[in-house]
Amino acid sequence: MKIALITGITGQDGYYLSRFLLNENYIVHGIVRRSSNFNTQRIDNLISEYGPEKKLILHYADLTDSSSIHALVSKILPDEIYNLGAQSHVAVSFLNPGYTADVSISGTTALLESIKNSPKKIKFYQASSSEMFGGKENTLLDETSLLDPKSPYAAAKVFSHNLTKIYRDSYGIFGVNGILFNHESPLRGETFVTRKISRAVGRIKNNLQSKLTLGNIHAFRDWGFAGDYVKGMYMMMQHETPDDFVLSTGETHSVKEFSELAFAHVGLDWKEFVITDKRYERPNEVHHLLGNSEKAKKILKWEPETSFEKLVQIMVEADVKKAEQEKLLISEGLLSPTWEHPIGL
Ligand code: NDP
Ligand code: GDR
Repeated sequence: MKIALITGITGQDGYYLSRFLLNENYIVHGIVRRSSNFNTQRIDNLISEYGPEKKLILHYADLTDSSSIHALVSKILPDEIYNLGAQSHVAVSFLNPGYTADVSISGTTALLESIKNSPKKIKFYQASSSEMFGGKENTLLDETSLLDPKSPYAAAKVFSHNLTKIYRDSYGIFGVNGILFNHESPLRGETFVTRKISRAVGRIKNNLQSKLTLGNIHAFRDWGFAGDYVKGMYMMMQHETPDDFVLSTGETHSVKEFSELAFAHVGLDWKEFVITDKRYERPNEVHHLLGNSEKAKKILKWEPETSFEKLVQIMVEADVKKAEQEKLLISEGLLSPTWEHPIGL
C-alpha cells in the first residue's frame, strides 16, 4: 500500500484528496495543527470510516515549526507528500503578511529539506496558485505565463513554486507544481466568495438573513469543482517525470454572474439582496483569471468534469439544506438566530 502525507488535510482540498487516495487504497497521514476548537469537521466522516483500520492517521504538527515537519517525514517515510497547507485567504494575507509567508515559505522549505535528506525517494506536490499570475483581461494563462503576484499570499506561493523547481533541478527530487485555478465545493471555507454567496442564498431563502454584502463584484475567476481538481493532483504525481501543470476550466465568470445564477436557482433576484461595501475590497485586486490547461489534458488526460452552472447548483442546494437544518435548530432554541460575516473578509 502506498503511503501519502497531506498537509492541509483539514481544508477543502484536504478532504477531497484524502477521500480520493483512500479509495485508491493509500494509507493517508495528515497534519493537524493545534487549535482551541476541533478543526477536523471536514474529515470527521473519513476518520470514522478509515481511522479504526489505521488507514487514515492524524498527527499534530505545524508548517511554521520545521522541527515538527522533519520529525514527521522521517517517522512516516511516505511515498508521496501533498503540500496543501497554507494561510489561503488572499484578503487576510494583506492583514497578516508575515504569518502567511511563514506558513508557505517555512513549510515548503522544511518539507523539501526533509525529502532531500531522506533515504527514501519521496514525491512532492506543491499547491501553487493562479494568483501567482496576477491576472490580465482576455489572456489565457498557462505554465509559461509570467508570474506577477499582487498579494503577500501570491508572493509566498511564488517562492514555494520556485523552490520546488529548484529542488527538482538541483537534487533530482520528484517535485511537481500544480498551478490550480479557483476550485470550489460545498466544503469551501465560508469566507471565500462563492461559498459566502451560496451560504447567503440558503439563509435568505430560509429567512435567516436579509442582505449579502460583497466587495468587488466585477472580478472574474475561472471556477471549477474541487473534486475534479484533486484527481489532477494525483495524476501529476503518477506521471513518469515531474513537471508543472495548470488545472483550469477555460471559462471565466464574474462574481456578479455567480451571484445572479445562485439566487436565480432558488427563484430570487440577486439585485434585491446583494449590496457592496469597500471593506471587502483588497488593497490590490486580481481582476481577471482565465486558465489554459491544454498541457494537463494532453499529457495527463485530465479534464474538468463539472460545469460552472452545475457547480453553482451543487453549492446552492447543499447550503439551502444546511440553512433548513439551522432554521429547525433555531426554532427549537438550540442555535443562536444572529449571524454575521467575520470582519474584513
Ligand atoms: P483551505 O484554506 O480550505 O485549507 C488550508 C489548510 O491549511 C487547512 O487544513 C489549514 O488548517 C491548513 N493550515 C493553515 N495554516 C497551517 C499551519 N500553520 N500548519 C499546518 N497547516 C496549516 O485551502 P484549500 O483546501 O482551498 O486549498 C488547498 C491549498 O491549495 C492551499 O495551499 C491553497 O493556497 C492552494 N490553492 C487553493 C485553490 C482553491 O481555489 N481552493 C487554488 C489554488 C491553490 P486549519 O483547518 O487548522 O485551518
Ligand atoms: P481568491 O478567492 O482571492 O480568488 O483566492 P476569493 O473567493 O476570496 O475571491 C475571489 C474574488 O471575489 C472577490 N470578492 C470577494 N471575495 C471574498 N472573499 N469576499 C467578498 O465578499 C468578495 N466580494 C468580491 C475578490 O475580490 C476576488 O476578486 C482563492 C483562494 O482559494 C486562494 O488560496 C487560491 O490560490 C485562489 O483562489 C486561486
